[in-house]
Amino acid sequence: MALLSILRYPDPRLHTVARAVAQVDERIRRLVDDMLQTMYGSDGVGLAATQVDVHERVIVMDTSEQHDQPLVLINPEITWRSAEMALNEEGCLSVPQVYDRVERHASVIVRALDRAGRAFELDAQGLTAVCVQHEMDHLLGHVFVEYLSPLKRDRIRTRMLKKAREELRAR
Ligand code: K1U
Ligand code: ZN
Repeated sequence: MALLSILRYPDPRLHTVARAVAQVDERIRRLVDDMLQTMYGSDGVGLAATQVDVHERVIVMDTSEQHDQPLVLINPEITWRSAEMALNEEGCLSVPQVYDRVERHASVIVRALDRAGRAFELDAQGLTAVCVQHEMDHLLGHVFVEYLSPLKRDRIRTRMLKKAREELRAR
Protein backbone atom coordinates (compact mmCIF):
# COMPACT_ATOMS: atom_id res chain seq x y z
CA MET A 1 0.00 0.00 0.00
CA ALA A 2 1.11 3.58 -0.54
CA LEU A 3 0.35 7.01 0.88
CA LEU A 4 -0.88 9.21 -1.97
CA SER A 5 -0.35 12.94 -2.30
CA ILE A 6 -3.57 14.99 -1.86
CA LEU A 7 -4.20 17.95 -4.21
CA ARG A 8 -4.73 21.25 -2.40
CA TYR A 9 -7.30 23.90 -3.32
CA PRO A 10 -7.10 25.95 -5.59
CA ASP A 11 -5.32 23.34 -7.75
CA PRO A 12 -7.26 23.36 -11.07
CA ARG A 13 -7.08 19.54 -11.25
CA LEU A 14 -9.68 19.46 -8.44
CA HIS A 15 -12.21 20.70 -11.02
CA THR A 16 -11.81 17.68 -13.33
CA VAL A 17 -14.97 15.60 -13.90
CA ALA A 18 -14.22 11.92 -13.15
CA ARG A 19 -15.13 9.20 -15.65
CA ALA A 20 -16.87 5.92 -14.78
CA VAL A 21 -14.71 2.92 -13.85
CA ALA A 22 -14.95 0.47 -16.76
CA GLN A 23 -13.89 -2.61 -14.77
CA VAL A 24 -13.21 -3.26 -11.08
CA ASP A 25 -9.84 -4.95 -11.53
CA GLU A 26 -6.53 -5.20 -9.63
CA ARG A 27 -5.55 -1.64 -10.63
CA ILE A 28 -8.76 -0.26 -9.07
CA ARG A 29 -8.38 -2.47 -5.95
CA ARG A 30 -4.82 -1.14 -5.48
CA LEU A 31 -6.12 2.44 -5.88
CA VAL A 32 -8.86 1.74 -3.28
CA ASP A 33 -6.32 0.31 -0.79
CA ASP A 34 -3.94 3.26 -1.29
CA MET A 35 -6.84 5.72 -0.89
CA LEU A 36 -7.95 4.04 2.35
CA GLN A 37 -4.43 4.22 3.74
CA THR A 38 -4.19 7.88 2.70
CA MET A 39 -7.60 8.73 4.25
CA TYR A 40 -6.82 7.02 7.58
CA GLY A 41 -3.30 8.50 7.59
CA SER A 42 -4.76 12.01 7.14
CA ASP A 43 -7.47 11.61 9.83
CA GLY A 44 -10.20 12.00 7.23
CA VAL A 45 -13.56 10.25 7.06
CA GLY A 46 -13.72 10.29 3.27
CA LEU A 47 -11.59 10.67 0.15
CA ALA A 48 -12.46 10.91 -3.55
CA ALA A 49 -10.07 9.72 -6.30
CA THR A 50 -10.12 13.27 -7.74
CA GLN A 51 -8.24 14.45 -4.63
CA VAL A 52 -5.33 12.10 -5.42
CA ASP A 53 -5.33 13.18 -9.09
CA VAL A 54 -7.03 10.04 -10.39
CA HIS A 55 -10.10 11.03 -12.40
CA GLU A 56 -12.25 7.93 -12.07
CA ARG A 57 -15.43 7.52 -10.02
CA VAL A 58 -13.98 6.01 -6.82
CA ILE A 59 -14.72 7.06 -3.22
CA VAL A 60 -13.58 5.64 0.12
CA MET A 61 -15.21 6.55 3.43
CA ASP A 62 -15.30 5.51 7.08
CA THR A 63 -17.69 7.44 9.30
CA SER A 64 -17.77 4.78 12.05
CA GLU A 65 -16.82 5.81 15.60
CA GLN A 66 -13.93 3.33 15.81
CA HIS A 67 -12.73 4.04 12.23
CA ASP A 68 -12.96 0.32 11.53
CA GLN A 69 -15.74 0.15 8.91
CA PRO A 70 -14.29 1.15 5.52
CA LEU A 71 -16.77 1.79 2.74
CA VAL A 72 -15.81 1.68 -0.93
CA LEU A 73 -18.08 3.26 -3.55
CA ILE A 74 -17.22 2.75 -7.21
CA ASN A 75 -19.39 4.47 -9.86
CA PRO A 76 -21.74 5.84 -7.15
CA GLU A 77 -25.10 7.29 -8.19
CA ILE A 78 -27.65 8.97 -5.89
CA THR A 79 -31.04 7.31 -6.51
CA TRP A 80 -33.03 9.20 -3.83
CA ARG A 81 -32.65 12.50 -1.96
CA SER A 82 -34.74 13.56 1.06
CA ALA A 83 -36.76 16.77 0.76
CA GLU A 84 -35.44 17.64 4.21
CA MET A 85 -32.19 19.58 4.19
CA ALA A 86 -29.60 19.85 6.98
CA LEU A 87 -26.87 22.37 7.74
CA ASN A 88 -23.57 20.78 8.82
CA GLU A 89 -20.00 21.82 9.45
CA GLU A 90 -17.69 20.48 6.73
CA GLY A 91 -13.97 20.17 6.29
CA CYS A 92 -11.89 18.90 3.39
CA LEU A 93 -8.48 17.25 3.16
CA SER A 94 -7.85 19.40 0.06
CA VAL A 95 -8.58 22.61 2.04
CA PRO A 96 -6.80 21.95 5.36
CA GLN A 97 -7.86 23.91 8.47
CA VAL A 98 -10.94 25.39 6.81
CA TYR A 99 -14.35 24.48 8.23
CA ASP A 100 -17.71 25.99 7.36
CA ARG A 101 -21.39 25.14 7.25
CA VAL A 102 -22.97 23.73 4.10
CA GLU A 103 -26.61 22.80 3.49
CA ARG A 104 -27.22 19.37 1.94
CA HIS A 105 -29.95 16.72 1.74
CA ALA A 106 -30.40 15.19 5.20
CA SER A 107 -30.59 11.63 3.76
CA VAL A 108 -29.70 10.04 0.43
CA ILE A 109 -29.73 6.56 -1.08
CA VAL A 110 -26.69 5.72 -3.21
CA ARG A 111 -26.12 2.77 -5.54
CA ALA A 112 -22.52 1.77 -6.17
CA LEU A 113 -20.11 -1.11 -6.72
CA ASP A 114 -17.96 -2.38 -3.85
CA ARG A 115 -14.26 -3.42 -3.93
CA ALA A 116 -15.27 -6.79 -5.40
CA GLY A 117 -17.35 -5.14 -8.14
CA ARG A 118 -20.69 -6.16 -6.56
CA ALA A 119 -23.60 -3.70 -6.66
CA PHE A 120 -24.97 -2.48 -3.32
CA GLU A 121 -27.17 0.27 -1.92
CA LEU A 122 -26.19 2.68 0.86
CA ASP A 123 -28.97 4.35 2.89
CA ALA A 124 -27.07 7.33 4.26
CA GLN A 125 -28.01 9.68 7.09
CA GLY A 126 -26.13 12.03 9.42
CA LEU A 127 -22.37 12.29 8.84
CA THR A 128 -22.46 9.48 6.24
CA ALA A 129 -24.98 11.46 4.14
CA VAL A 130 -22.88 14.64 4.44
CA CYS A 131 -19.69 12.79 3.56
CA VAL A 132 -21.07 10.90 0.53
CA GLN A 133 -22.54 14.12 -0.96
CA HIS A 134 -19.23 15.96 -0.33
CA GLU A 135 -17.24 13.14 -2.00
CA MET A 136 -19.62 12.88 -4.97
CA ASP A 137 -19.17 16.63 -5.49
CA HIS A 138 -15.41 15.99 -5.75
CA LEU A 139 -16.06 13.46 -8.55
CA LEU A 140 -17.96 16.21 -10.40
CA GLY A 141 -15.05 18.61 -9.91
CA HIS A 142 -16.63 20.63 -7.09
CA VAL A 143 -15.00 21.64 -3.81
CA PHE A 144 -17.18 22.54 -0.77
CA VAL A 145 -15.87 26.13 -0.66
CA GLU A 146 -17.94 26.74 -3.84
CA TYR A 147 -21.03 26.74 -1.55
CA LEU A 148 -19.61 29.64 0.48
CA SER A 149 -19.92 33.35 -0.37
CA PRO A 150 -17.52 34.73 -3.03
CA LEU A 151 -15.88 36.82 -0.30
CA LYS A 152 -15.17 33.79 1.94
CA ARG A 153 -14.02 31.74 -1.05
CA ASP A 154 -11.60 34.46 -2.18
CA ARG A 155 -10.15 34.73 1.34
CA ILE A 156 -9.66 30.95 1.52
CA ARG A 157 -8.04 30.94 -1.94
CA THR A 158 -5.63 33.74 -0.97
CA ARG A 159 -4.78 32.04 2.35
CA MET A 160 -4.16 28.67 0.64
CA LEU A 161 -1.93 30.25 -2.06
CA LYS A 162 0.07 32.10 0.64
CA LYS A 163 0.52 28.85 2.61
CA ALA A 164 1.67 26.99 -0.54
CA ARG A 165 4.24 29.75 -1.27
CA GLU A 166 5.54 29.63 2.34
CA GLU A 167 5.83 25.83 2.21
CA LEU A 168 7.79 26.06 -1.06
CA ARG A 169 10.16 28.65 0.43
CA ALA A 170 10.75 26.52 3.56
CA ARG A 171 11.91 23.52 1.49
O1 K1U B 1 -13.25 14.82 1.09
C1 K1U B 1 -12.50 15.08 2.02
O2 K1U B 1 -11.67 15.93 1.90
C2 K1U B 1 -12.63 14.33 3.33
C3 K1U B 1 -13.56 15.03 4.30
C4 K1U B 1 -14.93 14.40 4.22
C5 K1U B 1 -15.98 15.15 4.97
C6 K1U B 1 -16.36 14.75 6.18
C7 K1U B 1 -17.34 15.40 6.86
C8 K1U B 1 -17.94 16.48 6.33
C9 K1U B 1 -17.57 16.87 5.10
C10 K1U B 1 -16.57 16.21 4.42
C11 K1U B 1 -13.01 14.89 5.69
O3 K1U B 1 -12.67 13.84 6.14
S1 K1U B 1 -12.94 16.33 6.58
C12 K1U B 1 -12.10 15.95 8.10
C13 K1U B 1 -12.86 15.20 9.13
O4 K1U B 1 -12.31 14.26 9.62
C14 K1U B 1 -14.24 15.56 9.56
C15 K1U B 1 -14.86 16.74 9.26
C16 K1U B 1 -16.14 17.02 9.72
C17 K1U B 1 -16.82 16.12 10.49
C18 K1U B 1 -16.21 14.94 10.83
C19 K1U B 1 -14.92 14.65 10.37
ZN1 ZN C 1 -13.15 17.15 0.35
